[in-house]
Amino acid sequence: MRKTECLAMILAGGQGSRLGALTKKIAKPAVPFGGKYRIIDFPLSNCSNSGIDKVGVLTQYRPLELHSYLGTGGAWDLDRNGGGVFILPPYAQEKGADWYKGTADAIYQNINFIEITNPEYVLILSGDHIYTMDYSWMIESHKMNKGEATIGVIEVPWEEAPRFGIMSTDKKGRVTEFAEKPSKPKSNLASMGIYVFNWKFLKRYLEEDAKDSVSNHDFGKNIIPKMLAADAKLFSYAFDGYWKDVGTIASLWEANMDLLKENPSLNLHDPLWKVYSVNPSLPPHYIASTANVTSSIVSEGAMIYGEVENSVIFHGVKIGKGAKIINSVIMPFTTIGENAYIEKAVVAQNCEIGSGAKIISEDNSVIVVPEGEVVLAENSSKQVG
Ligand code: ADQ
Ligand code: ADP
Repeated sequence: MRKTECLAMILAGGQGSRLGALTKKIAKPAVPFGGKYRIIDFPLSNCSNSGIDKVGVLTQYRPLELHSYLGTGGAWDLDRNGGGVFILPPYAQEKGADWYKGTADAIYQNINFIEITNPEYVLILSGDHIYTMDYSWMIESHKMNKGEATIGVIEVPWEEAPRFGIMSTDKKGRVTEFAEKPSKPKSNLASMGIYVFNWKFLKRYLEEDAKDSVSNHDFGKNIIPKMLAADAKLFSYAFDGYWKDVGTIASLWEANMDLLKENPSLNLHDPLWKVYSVNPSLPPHYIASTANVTSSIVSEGAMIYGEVENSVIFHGVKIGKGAKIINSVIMPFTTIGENAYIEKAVVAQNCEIGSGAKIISEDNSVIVVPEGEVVLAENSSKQVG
């Protein structure tokens, strides 16, 4: 087998409990995004575009839809010779049916898979980030620094810093301090949860951590702090493009809304950096004479008879006459009846919103309608939210 220099492993197994109603039936990375994508399309397309052609996807929580979506990776042009997408659920492991206890344990349990590939570097990615990034630059920077580990970092708004791994670095970008989700952050330089490790170096830490009975077996909570404590060569790699952790409903809604700006910071039209996805074979969307659609994304097979303003409309969605959709995300195959009113909502797939139903949040937070829900006019404002 030819040598793979860098193997990517995408952590796609988290429960996604903060996405609440959206992840009751599907894993977070499989959640639809941006009219025609799913969240995992972003790291997969980034791998493909960065020349990384072997990708392990670690799944665990409600994996069925995700597994069938991934197939052999052809959609992302990853089904190349010597490459491919490898689905790695916990029960496929040698030692039997152990759940992945944490992100580091998920990699630890796949040591055999990694050893077969025998890479020089392992790139650890997360299945819940929206961004386009050329990982080859990060790997290059890791090599130039002669690092043992390199963490992708980005400046985040100070008020959001407590939900990330936060670090301080010296002038050369070497990490001097790291705190996982600190309540009083010392900086706003956040870990993107993206790591390049020298494989042999990481393996040693994973094996030691597996024996540690008080560890959570998590990269942010345990592995990175242990490496730092041992004075390992830990570097940061600054990324200044668009990046969003869409682990919460509010951030998922915002990332969708970000696409509706006239010049969005995330450019999905870049011919040199395509974001691939598995596309349904559906007819073109139809916009009726009764419709009025402004600053919105409308996907294949959608049929619009009502008003749509600043919203993301996925494939197969039907919006009845007189209905009004404002600042919302309507996921695949949802039907919205005549004269319904929806504002600042994320409506999951296959919902039926009855004629005249109203979905508006009372406290200005984003309202969510879970997958497959039927919402009738009589009980609409009470039932959801
Ligand atoms: P979190 O966002 O809290 O912090 P975490 O819960 O560790 O991330 O999940 C990271 C990724 O791993 C997610 O894609 C998740 O789905 C997946 N995952 C979680 N548990 C898993 C398991 N047991 N098996 C397989 N996959 C699993 C991390 C870092 C922070 C950093 C943020 C950036 O710890 O330091 O700032 O990511 O988003
Ligand atoms: P969120 O924080 O939104 O729940 P994450 O994907 O970040 O979503 O994962 C949250 C936590 O859930 C992680 O600490 C992870 O270890 C845990 N977890 C992941 N998979 C499972 C599972 N199958 N059952 C229970 N907990 C899980």
